[in-house]
Amino acid sequence: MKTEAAILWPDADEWSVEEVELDPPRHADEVLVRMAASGMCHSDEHCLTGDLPVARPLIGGHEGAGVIEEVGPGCTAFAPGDHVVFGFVPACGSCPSCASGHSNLCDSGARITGGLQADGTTRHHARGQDLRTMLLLGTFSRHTVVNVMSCVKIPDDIPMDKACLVGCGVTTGWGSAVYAAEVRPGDSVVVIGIGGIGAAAVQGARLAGAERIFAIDPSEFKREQAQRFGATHVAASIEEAFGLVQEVTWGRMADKIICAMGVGHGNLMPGIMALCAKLGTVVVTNIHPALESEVNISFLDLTLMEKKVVGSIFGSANIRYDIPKLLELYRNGQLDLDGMVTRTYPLADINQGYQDMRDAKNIRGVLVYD
Ligand code: CXF
Ligand code: ZN
Repeated sequence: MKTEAAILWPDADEWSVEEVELDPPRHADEVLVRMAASGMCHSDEHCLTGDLPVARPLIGGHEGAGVIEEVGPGCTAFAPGDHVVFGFVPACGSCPSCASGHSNLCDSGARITGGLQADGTTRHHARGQDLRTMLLLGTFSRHTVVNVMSCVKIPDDIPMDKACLVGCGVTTGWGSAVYAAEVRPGDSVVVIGIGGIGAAAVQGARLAGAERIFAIDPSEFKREQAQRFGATHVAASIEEAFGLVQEVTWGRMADKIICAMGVGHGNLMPGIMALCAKLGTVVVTNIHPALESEVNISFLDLTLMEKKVVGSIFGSANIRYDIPKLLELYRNGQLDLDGMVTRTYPLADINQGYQDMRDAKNIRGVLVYD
């Protein structure tokens, strides 16, 4: 069939929206999905800048919700008409990571930046070339073929332009606070960077009972938004936050720090570690440039103050447990997804959407398909 998608061609520095030829699902573990909405996550921008090395040509997008249109021969896991959200790390359910409750580290995740189907081929093609799909998904396409390992069925009544957010940013941010940082009632929490992940981390910290939530972002708009999601204090920079956190916590500093800025840099770490209390935890949930090899941290401080620096992928959450749970919190009014969608765009305006992201105009921009 013919469809339309935003492609990143080799050497291109913007998305090209064009017609694509899409093969039907080939195996029992593949489904064809008509996309309803896709969040514009920073990670797709990282593919464009090279901070995240991925093979091209590539159909972007990995924060998506849609409706199953067709299933592969013999597929029983899903049926046409099912509403689904994609998890950006597939969960096979049977590898040691999945079996031990860490499906965000599923062994199949090793393939995600390769962008090829499980059999090593592609389903999308354009200009006579095979197209890979971002994190095996390619949600910047009106239709895509994905593996059932990436699909999570959701209730039909959840609006798709909100549901898509739990496929990446919201669950990553919320889980970074609730699981990776283990925010506890009464904690002082710092969230650095208020995009989709940071705004969700603020909400996760609030729901976990944090007493003080410091949101750091250079954008005044984003600092205002952070307060709406539960931030009790705001600062424009890590340096500015230092005095504020020191004053408000009587010098004890923050129990939990979540790094959610667009791109992290090793040279920011001394300032970040200075915000961290004794026994505190710094969660690195944002990506750092792939080629970065030096990070400036005093290991003596780590030892003497028993500070922890931990990495987290997908907020250390589980797609099959946490995606339905977060949508339930949304339905009950405890998780604000509506406020996280600042603007929606048609697929044709994807480059404008990313420009708005660079200009700090959006918490999240969302592509909505007709
Ligand atoms: C990223 C994290 C690094 C690998 C690609 C996906 N997370 C979501 O945007
Ligand atoms: Zn993402």
